[in-house]
Amino acid sequence: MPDFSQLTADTVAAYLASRRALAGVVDAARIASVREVGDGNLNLVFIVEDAGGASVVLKQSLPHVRTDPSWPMTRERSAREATVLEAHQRADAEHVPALYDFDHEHFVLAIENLSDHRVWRNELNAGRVHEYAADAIGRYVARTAFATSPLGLDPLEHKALVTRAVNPELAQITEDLVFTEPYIEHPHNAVLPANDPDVAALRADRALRREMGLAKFRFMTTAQSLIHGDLHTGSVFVRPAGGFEGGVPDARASVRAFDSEFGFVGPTGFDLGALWANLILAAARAEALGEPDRAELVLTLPGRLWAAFEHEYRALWPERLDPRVWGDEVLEQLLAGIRDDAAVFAAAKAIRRIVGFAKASDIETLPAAEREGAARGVLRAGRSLALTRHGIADVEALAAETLATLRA
Ligand code: SR1
Ligand code: MG
Repeated sequence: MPDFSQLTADTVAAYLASRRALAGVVDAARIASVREVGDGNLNLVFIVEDAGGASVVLKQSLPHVRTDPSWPMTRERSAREATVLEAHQRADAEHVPALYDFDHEHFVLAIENLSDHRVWRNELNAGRVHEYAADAIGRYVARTAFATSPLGLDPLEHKALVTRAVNPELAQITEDLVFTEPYIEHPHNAVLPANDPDVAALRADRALRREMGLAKFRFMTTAQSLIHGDLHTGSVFVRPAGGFEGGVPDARASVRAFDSEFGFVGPTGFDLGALWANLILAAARAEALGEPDRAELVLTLPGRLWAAFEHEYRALWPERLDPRVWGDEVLEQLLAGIRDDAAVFAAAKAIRRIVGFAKASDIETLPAAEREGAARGVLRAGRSLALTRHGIADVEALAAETLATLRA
């Protein structure tokens, strides 16, 4: 038996032949192509096609950060991703890739090939907004959040899910990289010299540090629903109605959330906030490139994301498991709390992409002169969002304020 502990293009066919669960997915004896396409921070990703045109994606976790081999990383994150995919598929199969197989021995997930889709971040960077994706992700978060919370899940099952999905090492990465490191001196941090004063101002802001501290505590102690855990625009595939050039022309619009290895039972607002933050980055890019109309359009999407989430959550509410005590006032309070969390998590996630480890191509691929202003705008927007969100029930108004801040 070949060594499958770290797959290569040469061992993929033998690996597929060893997995009975994949016998009906691709023909391992007639593999036509294997391409390694992983471009994230952590994993190997192979797209495999057989001679009959069937295909599969194999995703294998490495025992270290892909971009920094000296940084060890638990391979158990693959099991967490399998747990999230299974649960989210049950709740909302429309918005996740199908999971065909999970090999715990070699930490390999076999997933539906979505090559006829494109990564939303890349599309935004190229100036294509795909507004419908915000509505779809709002529905996805609502369906998965409801189904994996005590509203939709038997109390014992919910506690079993909390246990099964516990993801301490990856949660700690988020705790450090998102909520702490941007606010201290740390070797992971880097900004353009021209942005040093902006970071100094951020760190000197006691009110902001308080909000980030409270947000970190909520992230660490809240067990509302099984979240994706890293739902930025680079974790979303989009395909417009009619498909992309070269695809199936009568394809329906499709939006899928992938790469859920950071998932655990946590605060529902974290997923909404992650997407919201990355929309702020996309808007900052558009603004920096002198495309104010596109920046404005992008910043209508946090409102659409929230509206779709809220609409779907309210639609599911009649199915809640204990209406004896979960009356309609509870719904209003839950929604207000999730919205408030989403806003402060958005602020944290936007700021971390400027100051800390794991930057975003939206800003990084700008020319240095534009990058400086865009980074400054995002830091100001994040700070403003974290501090002004309390009591503002209107996400559209918060996003409009972000646009004004980016332009200030
Ligand atoms: C070491 S992992 C760095 C980042 O990549 C992922 O996308 C997460 O956001 C994580 O914080
Ligand atoms: Mg990822």
